[in-house]
Amino acid sequence: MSDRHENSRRAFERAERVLVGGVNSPVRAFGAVGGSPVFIASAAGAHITDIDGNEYVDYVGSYGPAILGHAQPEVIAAIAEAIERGTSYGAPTEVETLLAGAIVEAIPSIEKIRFVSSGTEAVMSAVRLARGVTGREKIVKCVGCYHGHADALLVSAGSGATTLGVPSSPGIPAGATADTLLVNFNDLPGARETFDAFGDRIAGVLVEPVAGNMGVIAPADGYLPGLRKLCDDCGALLIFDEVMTGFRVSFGGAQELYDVRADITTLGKIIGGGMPVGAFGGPGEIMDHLAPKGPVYQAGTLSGNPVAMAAGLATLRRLREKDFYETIEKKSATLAFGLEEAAGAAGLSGRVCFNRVGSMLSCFFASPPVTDYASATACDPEAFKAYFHAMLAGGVFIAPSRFEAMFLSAAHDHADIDRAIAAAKKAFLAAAEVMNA
Ligand code: KE4
Repeated sequence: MSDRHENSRRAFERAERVLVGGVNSPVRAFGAVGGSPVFIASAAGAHITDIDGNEYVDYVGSYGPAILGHAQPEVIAAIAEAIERGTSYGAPTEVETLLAGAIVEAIPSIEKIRFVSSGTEAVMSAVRLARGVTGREKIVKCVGCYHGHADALLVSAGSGATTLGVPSSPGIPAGATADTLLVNFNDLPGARETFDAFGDRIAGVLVEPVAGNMGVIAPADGYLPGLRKLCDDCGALLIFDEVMTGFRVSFGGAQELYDVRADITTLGKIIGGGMPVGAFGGPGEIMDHLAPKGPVYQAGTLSGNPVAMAAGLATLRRLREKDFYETIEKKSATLAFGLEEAAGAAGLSGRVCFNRVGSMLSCFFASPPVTDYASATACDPEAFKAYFHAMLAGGVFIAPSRFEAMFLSAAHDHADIDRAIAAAKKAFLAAAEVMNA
């Protein structure tokens, strides 16, 4: 790290003494790209400033929540107003009803909601609910889709044609993943085979309707409707993990964009406006299986936290504004086009692949198309590493992993987009040097 990052380097040394790996979420440690992470002092709008005073245009956006931009006045005001009345009560508040109502209004398949404190908690609870409602045990998930770190969902493909999941982390007993079946994203025939083998034992299919955790990968035409039909034909529930796509790819999420109804939808990130919030919801006849109405247990001390609810509500109010998504779509298309031109100028045409859905996009250092985990993992890690550090040096903060997305916000203006494209011109040259070595 240059001396432009001396304070971050020292902060990381101190952090490593008391925080595992110096961070509270692994991706932040720069493990995939090398060097030590920049420590953030503040952020405002589309910009983020580290503790050495370096300012960047931010395309991490806290991995999705910051769709308005950082420290937006109306969100800060809502938090400040709520926090003056206390932080947590362990009793119901009206603001929980207001945020739930706003989500129910935005996503037609959701009649009732349960708030939790993270995306992991939302998905973990949704899986339990699907199993409780159907009385079945098998859960189908896609290789490369990430749904948080609940035991049953940290799986990698095991042996055998039936792709039985095996734990992908120590500490997870085989039993915890024995009922998790793995299929490939965008592979409908493969999903059909799994349904043929396990159909009436499948409680649910869990999928990121737009994959965002192996880089951005859109569903192939017919894929989501195909999963919907497979579930309908055998009485399984379709669980859309919209923790990332919810209110990101459209106000009604991916299920609005692709016009496919989910039975259970998980949410997070944007609905908390940057505060810790997750949620899962669906038709009342499904959700009412949850305690206290029904027997499926789920609970949380800080679930529906009033300060977090206020932040989420203020955020969703802005997202309802006319042309919000049209405007952010245009900016995202401009960025993607400029990045693609920069890659071409570096001689990388046909050797990088750009995938974008709305204001989430990824650049893969791999030949197009990238449509599933296998093609995503062909992305050259060393090329990405060179690209990442050149972007950072150019004042552009992107996620330190080739399997993440770039996120735009309403606060990104054309100067921010031009800055990313200018930095990318050098960054793609740095990557090309690696790829041509
Ligand atoms: P959290 O528990 O991190 O709030 O949510 C888990 C989760 C669930 N579902 C989807 C589709 C997600 O993208 C996530 C979390 N996303 C990652 C970004 N790739 C969070 C970043 C991190 O792990 O630090």
